[in-house]
This record gives sequence, structure tokens and C-alpha cells, in this order.
Amino acid sequence: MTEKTILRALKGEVLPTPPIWMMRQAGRYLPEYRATRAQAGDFLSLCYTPDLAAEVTLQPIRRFGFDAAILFADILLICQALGAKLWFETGEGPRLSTVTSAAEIEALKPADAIHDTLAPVYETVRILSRELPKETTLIGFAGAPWTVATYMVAGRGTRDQGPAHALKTSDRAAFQALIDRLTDATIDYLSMQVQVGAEVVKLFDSWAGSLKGQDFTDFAVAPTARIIAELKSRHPGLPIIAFPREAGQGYVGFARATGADCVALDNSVSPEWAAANVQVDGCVQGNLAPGYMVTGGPEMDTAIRQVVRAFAKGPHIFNLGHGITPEADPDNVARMIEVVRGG
Ligand code: 1CP
Repeated sequence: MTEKTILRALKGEVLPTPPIWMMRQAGRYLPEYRATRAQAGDFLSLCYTPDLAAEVTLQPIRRFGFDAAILFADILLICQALGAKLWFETGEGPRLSTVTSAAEIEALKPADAIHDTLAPVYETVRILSRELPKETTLIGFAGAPWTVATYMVAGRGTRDQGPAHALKTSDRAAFQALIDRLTDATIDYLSMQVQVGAEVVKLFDSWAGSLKGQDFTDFAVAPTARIIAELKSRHPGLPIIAFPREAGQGYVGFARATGADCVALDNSVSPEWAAANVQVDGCVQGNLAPGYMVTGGPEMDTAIRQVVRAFAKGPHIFNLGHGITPEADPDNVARMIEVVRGG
């Protein structure tokens, strides 16, 4: 059997057509997702019901034939597994009980206690590895420690990650302890996803862009490097994608500094710049602006071709620069795939 295209790109192979998948490809822009989510009742029940989580993971594969499926779950489930309370306010987003002191960080559950809560996620992975088409790669994921910490400290999503920055300044040792706990738990979580069938893992550091200078090194690069080194020692050859979103100049050398096989790029950097400065070190993923999935038209076709052309001389996985939004039109997604595949 020929190797799956995503795995070939992750090994550094330059393919005539880049493989393609899309962040948040299972999501509210799809009527079939909205129907399954309604059946589950709420978002967390959907994440924790393996049959339904597997179903929504498979929906965009059936509809569009993407080259990869990403496990349906959320980066915040690990907070719950560590003992925080987690719920989603309809129309607003996640809410968590906060963790803001050395004592509260110390009181979190140890890394090896996370698996009871996360067992349904592992079951979803098992179902998917049985049911996915043989050419489709299964991607597992977790949030990177800094991004998950921003939610745990603030108790919600924040525009500027202010509460996490404040704790980092007022008690750096406590903040480092939180990052260390999350790093250990993330290693065990991803390792288990791989044991039950994930073929690639991705680390989402959605708020990496708000870390500057030494903080970027300490809290984006260092934890990512430790997670990758430990995962690769437990699972030799495991391909790993890192997404330090909005890292800007921080993208340069990120693969070398962390050991990532692929750096995912947001759409604030131009593909031409990223080809010259990031793809020189290996595979990149990205980076069409998600807004085109709403607006479509000839401008979308042009932008898609620009991304494909800019990255054509090196290993590339086509994706958006961030998740597709609920207002997107599924017909634009179908057209994107057609254009990437030469239409
Ligand atoms: O109502 C709904 O259906 C909820 C929307 C939704 C979805 C579809 C949330 C709530 N999470 C998810 C699934 C999800 N989240 C996946 C599944 C796989 C896929 O991509 O199809 C993944 C990989 C994530 C990752 C995730 N969750 C990130 C990192 C990526 C990113 O978008 O930056 C983050 C920051 C979250 C937290 C989160 N979960 C949900 C929301 C609305 C948010 C953002 C909250 C905020 O900051 O305000």
C-alpha cells in the first residue's frame, strides 16, 4: 500500500498536489454537524460520547474527502481531567473554575490521573481508526501548555490573555509549575491517543503570539520541545505538527528549536515569506485566510492558487490559517479542494 499523502509530506516529501485538511472541519458550518450536536444536547456531551464524536469527525471526510481527519474533542477537556470545572455558555464560549495560586496549582490531579475523564476520547480514536477510509490520516491533538494555561488562569477565553500574563509576572515560579503540570499531562494524553490509533499529533498554541522575547522561549518553545522529545522517545517516528499561532518572527527556526516535523502557519504571514523563512526547515501547513470560506468567488480561487504556488517547492499540507467559522459556505470548501487538486 502506498503511504498516506499527509505522512509523506510530514517526512519532507514534495508532492505534486499538497494534501489538504481544514481546522475545525467538523463544525457549525455543516448542517449535519448541527444535527448531531443537537442530538448530543450540548457541546461537552458531544465530546464525551464516542459514537457521536466519531460521527462528526467522519462527516467532513464523507462530504469532502479530506486527506486527514482530526479527532473531535476540545483543548480544554484536559483541564477537566486535571480537576477544574468546565462548562460552555451557549453563544459565549468556555467557562472554567480558575487556578491562580501556587496552592491551587499544587492541588491539581497528577498527570497519570487524567485518563479516567478522557477515556471516551480514547474510545473515539479507536472507533475512528477502524472506520476511516484507508487513505485518510487520523490526527490527534492537544492544546499547548501556554494556551491551556491562559484559559485555566482566566476561567474563560480572553482577548489579551491578561490574567495569565499577570500571574506569570507576579509569581513566575507558580506559573512555571502550572506549565510543568500541563506539559506532563499533555505528554500522557497525546501518548495515549497514539497508543489507541492517532497517526499524527498536533499541538495548538493559539495564543503563542502574545508571548514576547524570553517568554516565547520559556513558555511556547520549551514546553513544546519537551512534549515532542518525550513523545518521540515513546513513539519513534511519530510525526508532530506544532501551531504557534501568530508567532510572526517566532516561526523562524521553530521546527529546529522544538523538533516539530511541521509548523502550521496562520494567515498573518505571507506564504512567500513563510516559504523563504520557515519551509526551509521542513514541512509547513497553511495558510489560507478562513474568511474566503465565507466570501468565495474568484478572489478565493486566486488566493488558494497563491498559497499552493508559494509552497510548491517544499513539503506542504494545505490548510486554513485558523479554524473555519460558522458562517462559512460548504460549497466554498468543496471548491477550495477542487482548486488545490488542480481544478
Ligand atoms: O458549539 C459548538 O459546537 C462549539 C464550537 C467548538 C468546536 C467545533 C468548540 C468550542 N470546540 C470545537 C472543536 C475543536 N476545538 C476541535 C475539533 C476538531 C476540528 O478542528 O474539527 C479542535 C481541534 C479544537 C481546538 C480548540 N478549542 C482551540 C485551538 C484552536 C483554535 O481555534 O485556536 C481552542 C482555543 C479551543 C477552545 C474553544 N473551544 C470552543 C471555543 C468556542 C473555543 C474558543 C474560546 C475562546 O477563546 O473564546
